[in-house]
Amino acid sequence: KPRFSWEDPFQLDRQLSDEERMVRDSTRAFCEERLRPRVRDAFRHEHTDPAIFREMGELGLLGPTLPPEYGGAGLNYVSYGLVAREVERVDSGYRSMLSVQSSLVMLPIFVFGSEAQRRKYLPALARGELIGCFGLTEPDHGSDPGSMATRARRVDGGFRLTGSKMWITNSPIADVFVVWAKNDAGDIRGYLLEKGMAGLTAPPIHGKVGLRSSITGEIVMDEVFVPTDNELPGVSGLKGPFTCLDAARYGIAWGALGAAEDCWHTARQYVLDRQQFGRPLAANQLIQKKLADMQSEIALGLQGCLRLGRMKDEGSATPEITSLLKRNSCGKALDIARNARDMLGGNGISDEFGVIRHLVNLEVVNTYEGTQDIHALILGRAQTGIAAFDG
Ligand code: TGC
Ligand code: FAD
Repeated sequence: KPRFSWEDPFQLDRQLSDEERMVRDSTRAFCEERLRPRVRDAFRHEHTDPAIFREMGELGLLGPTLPPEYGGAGLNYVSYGLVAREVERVDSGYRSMLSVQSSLVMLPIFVFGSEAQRRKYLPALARGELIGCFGLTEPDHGSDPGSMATRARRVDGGFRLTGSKMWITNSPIADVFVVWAKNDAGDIRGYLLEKGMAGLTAPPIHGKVGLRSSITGEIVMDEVFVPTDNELPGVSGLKGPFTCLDAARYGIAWGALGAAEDCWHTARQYVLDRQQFGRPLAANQLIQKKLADMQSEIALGLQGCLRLGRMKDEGSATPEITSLLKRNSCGKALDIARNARDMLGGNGISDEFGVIRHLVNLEVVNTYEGTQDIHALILGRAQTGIAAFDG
């Protein structure tokens, strides 16, 4: 007789292959044993531990969809999504470190890079020996990166890059910088910069209230000389950065629901344990409705993510579906985290329980990689044929 599983109503587990289940389980074990014990203090003290990249690299979590000859694990996109879900179940900041390295640094080098660039950077990035960052956003150009001001001026033997990038994950500890800039013809091109190049600095941004376990900084470029060999030869235009964002946004769609699951499970256990008015909080209808809402949104959202993963693996996915799910997962996860925080009462405010940390993290996740409203406008354009952001 079929049995209802409150944790997994659609039996997502049974829709996975043996290999996908193995990836999920080994990632979960790593996250619980190695990441969870560190996260409270990392968040409290705004501390990013660069050793995490090596530890993730040892397990094959960095650039997992890339072929083994470049250091990847040759996994499918469903597995990548499952990894993001497990890592973000612990903390969005740790998933952020992984997303940037995998989707925003290794992917463009693999897809748009020369063979020499692939061989030079990818294996070390996969091992976590090199740390990467991705510079698209600027102080005056966030949602509209097409208006970027950073310039790559042609000079003898290469380019001189001038400009600044803002809110860049990993930049203060990065060895490799994927930077998007406009060339003399006004075309957006990708450039690979390295720590130590003259004129390149990456000051940290302190005082973030969310995502405190993941370091963020600027990239400041003052006539940085970049050799011709460090230009990504395979792409010109916004298609370059957007191809990377497509992969990272997909991981976020899974990841945000991992954070939501952690909030849901914490709240459920809390209301079972906590007695008020002589009975468990869980005995109240208002509380049970909140649990039912959390369960429904997470179960439905995960089915959507799995479907998109299968579409990516068979080659039928489009960026709009990613927008739909990135937006849905972030918005729903935020609601779930807020309700879970409320259900924990005063304890919900303490960082000992993790829920408020997920909540402030998810505020960031809802904004970066395209805000909630920008993804609505992408979907609105796809329905009406009218681009509302085009002025
Ligand atoms: P649009 O006309 O839509 O597109 C320009 C060209 O790009 C192509 N394209 C895509 N290609 C691949 N994947 C996608 N998802 C793509 N979306 C678009 C498109 O086909 C076109 O190619 P071509 O050859 O025809 O020129 O460009 P637009 O300027 O009208 O776009 C407007 C808008 C608002 C949709 C876009 O600017 C946008 O998405 N803005 C949001 C910016 C954003 O997401 N920034 C993220 C910065 S990185 C970050 O936040 C990292 S946080 C990481 C972490 O810590 O986890
Ligand atoms: P704005 O674009 O100024 O938007 C402000 C508000 O206006 C938002 O609500 C937005 O939805 C709304 N808005 C904008 N345009 C419209 C419109 N046409 N119609 C209606 N509403 C509109 N970027 C990188 O390149 N690399 C990174 O690694 C990276 N990491 C990040 C890490 C953190 C912790 C944070 C906070 C950000 C990071 N970002 C990164 C930047 C991030 O992608 C941007 O913050 C985001 O794209 C929004 O840009 P903005 O902050 O300039 O906001």
